[in-house]
Amino acid sequence: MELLKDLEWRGIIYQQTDEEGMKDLLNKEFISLYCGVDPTGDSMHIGHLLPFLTLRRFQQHGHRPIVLVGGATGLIGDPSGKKEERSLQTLEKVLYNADCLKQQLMQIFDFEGENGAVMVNNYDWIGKIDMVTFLRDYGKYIGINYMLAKDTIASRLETGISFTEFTYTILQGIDFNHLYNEHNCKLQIGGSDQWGNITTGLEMIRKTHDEETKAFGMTIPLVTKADGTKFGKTEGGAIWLDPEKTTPYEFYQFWINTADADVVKYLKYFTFLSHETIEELEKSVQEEPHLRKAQKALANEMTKLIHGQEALDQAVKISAALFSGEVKSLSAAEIKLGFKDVPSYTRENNEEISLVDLIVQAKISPSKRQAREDIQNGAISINGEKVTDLQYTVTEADKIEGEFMLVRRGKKKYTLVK
Ligand code: 629
Repeated sequence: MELLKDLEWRGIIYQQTDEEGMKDLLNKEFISLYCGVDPTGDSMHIGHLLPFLTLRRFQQHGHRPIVLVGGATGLIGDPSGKKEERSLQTLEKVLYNADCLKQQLMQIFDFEGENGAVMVNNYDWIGKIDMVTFLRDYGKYIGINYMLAKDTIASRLETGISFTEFTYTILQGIDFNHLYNEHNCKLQIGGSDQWGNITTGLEMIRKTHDEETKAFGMTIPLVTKADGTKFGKTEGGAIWLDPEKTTPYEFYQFWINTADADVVKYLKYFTFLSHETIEELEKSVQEEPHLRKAQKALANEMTKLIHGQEALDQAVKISAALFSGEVKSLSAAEIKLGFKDVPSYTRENNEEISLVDLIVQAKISPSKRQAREDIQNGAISINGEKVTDLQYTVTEADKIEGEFMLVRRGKKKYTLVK
């Protein structure tokens, strides 16, 4: 299917600077296009994903993606969407972050072949522009009135904005112009918050080239949730792409927990599944929502995409074990991942102890009497195995890989005993 039709069907296009012109261009030639990210942190999160996955869709259709890491712009701070002035980061930190982001972006794109992706860092050219050159060769083309009219700047005039952040949009404009000149890059995409910066680039290109020159901008919608809460955030914070910050199991769980009202939209936005497959999953949401087929497909695709097949397999295994209570098949490492957030109790010694005493000490049952009742009722299990013997003594043998045991009371209440 034609790229623009596919993007439309997926609901990925929010605004375009020239819809007709874009159609004509893509019908006529393969283009280079870019999207940027500033190294404000040492990992991307899923809020960054959509524009870069869209870039990848362009690549699948034969176009060349240019992935820009903003070493220079990261030192300045984009005011877009920010209510307050940011604090500056050190050069060292920004360079380190840039390196981390580069690694993550390398995984999303194909750098080989005819339309292999290109990775650039704007520190390489912006870092070389001296002040007089900046003012004469770039600043001269961008009017103050024009800048003040931009949403991201206008919205900060009351609360305040430094000259530094005010200038940001010109830097991003310099980038587009640079990539236009050096890589024949004709399109910049980004989230809807980037509209002002993208159009500054077009302004810069227009002012420094002849009339035939044409470049384009396209923005992508903000990802929303049907219940009005913010996408990509959980109680634990953002969902990071870095497996050290958000484990593949947590990542998988995030997608699995998508609401029925959002899941089809996310399948369209984030996965590379065919229209046919997504339509079938949509039907399943309507007719057999309890099977959660669409959520499973979404979680599978996303975990595989970001963390690979092996991490996906492990996430599925942990999830299934937690769901069924069949934890015996899990390794100590997998239990640690899956039960990261359950309460734990650490014993001071390794001595044998009766199960009754242990579950009282660990506050799994509130009293000795209740503990006995729980055991007799079959409400207590150790490592997924029900224990109904009141005389049961806990020994070394109950530990998983010599580290800990997992006690469950009732259906869901897990405690790690270390
Ligand atoms: C120089 C810097 C460029 C082009 C882009 C940039 C970065 C841009 C920005 N982007 C956001 C970021 O870095 O700040 N000025 O966190 C973020 N982006 C992805 C999407 C976004 C946007 O990386 O565009 O809308 C989030 O979805 O906020 O020459």
